[in-house]
This record gives sequence, structure tokens and C-alpha cells, in this order.
Amino acid sequence: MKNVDHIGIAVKNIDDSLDYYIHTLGLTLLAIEEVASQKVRVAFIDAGNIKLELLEPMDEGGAVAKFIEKRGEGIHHIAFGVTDIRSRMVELEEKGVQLLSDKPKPGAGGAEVAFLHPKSSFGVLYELCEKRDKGE
Ligand code: CMX
Repeated sequence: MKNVDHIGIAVKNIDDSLDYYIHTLGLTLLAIEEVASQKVRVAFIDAGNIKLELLEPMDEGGAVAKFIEKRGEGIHHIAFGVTDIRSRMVELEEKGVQLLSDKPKPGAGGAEVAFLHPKSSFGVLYELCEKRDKGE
């Protein structure tokens, strides 16, 4: 893993929570977009050395909607920046980690993403995230 790219935070409504992040905490909004493949609307916030990704469910049956229903709003996942995501997935699978898809999926900002099951990661949902520019 290269770095922690971002922390995903489940919220019921991005518009309601943005004021807290931008005006109360004084952080900067980078972008808002819809990620259809994950059934979420996301807002990326610059928190200095890391980004926060607010995740608002777009669909009642989606992963984030279920998470909020079961656990309430809060930290949802930690995303590692990687290069060559397909090789990382094979390596992790060979080491016994349960992946939540057999191929990467399109994520926010044009990244390719894949998730590791919290049951094989000591209770944490981890994301692998490969940026298109292969940079961060
Ligand atoms: N972090 C830690 N544990 C989690 C979790 C999370 N975010 N979400 C679910 N779990 C736990 C549950 O608490 C449950 O544990 P127990 O059996 O001890 O109660 C277990 O995982 C299974 O949960 P579940 O509710 O039965 O299963 P779900 O149908 O909710 O699926 C998961 C859980 C992780 C497989 C599913 O959410 C998933 O596939 N996630 C990957 C995709 C995703 O999260 N997309 C949204 C983000 C998109 C983005 O960043 O763009």
C-alpha cells in the first residue's frame, strides 16, 4: 500500500453535513460527484495530508444506506492508494483476504476501486484505490 488516500464517512445527507466540515472545521470542499456503480453521492474534502470522502446513499438498498441503517452515520472505510490494483487484489487473495469483487470497479474521480471484506480485515472495510494518473 502506498498511502492512505482517503477516509470514507457515511452521512445521511451531504448538504446537511457540509456546513460542519467547511464552516465549522474550516476545511475545503474539493468536489461533489455521483458514483453510480456504488450508488452514492460523494463529497471530497481536503483535510491536509488526507482527504475525507462524505458518502450519501443514493439508493435504499446500497451498501452505505445499509450501513447507516445498521450503525448510524460515521466512519465507513479507509482507502489505500495503490498502483496496479489487479496485482494487489491477486496478492491479497493469495494471502487469504476476502475481496468483495473479482475485478476493480469504477470509483469517484475516475479511480478504479476494490474493497476488502471487514470480516477478513479485523472489522475494518478497506478500499484499494488506483488513480487514473497513477500519481497519488
Ligand atoms: N465497516 C466495518 N464493518 C462493516 C461495514 C463497514 N463499513 N459494513 C458492514 N460491516 C459488517 C457488519 O456490521 C456485519 O458484521 P456482523 O455480522 O458482525 O454484524 C458484516 O460486516 C456484514 O455486514 P452485513 O450488513 O450483513 O452485510 P452488508 O450486506 O451490509 O455488506 C459489505 C457489508 C462490507 C460486504 C458491503 O457494504 C460492501 O460490499 N461494501 C463494499 C462497497 C461499498 O462499501 N461501497 C460504498 C462506498 C463507495 C465509495 O467509496 O465510492
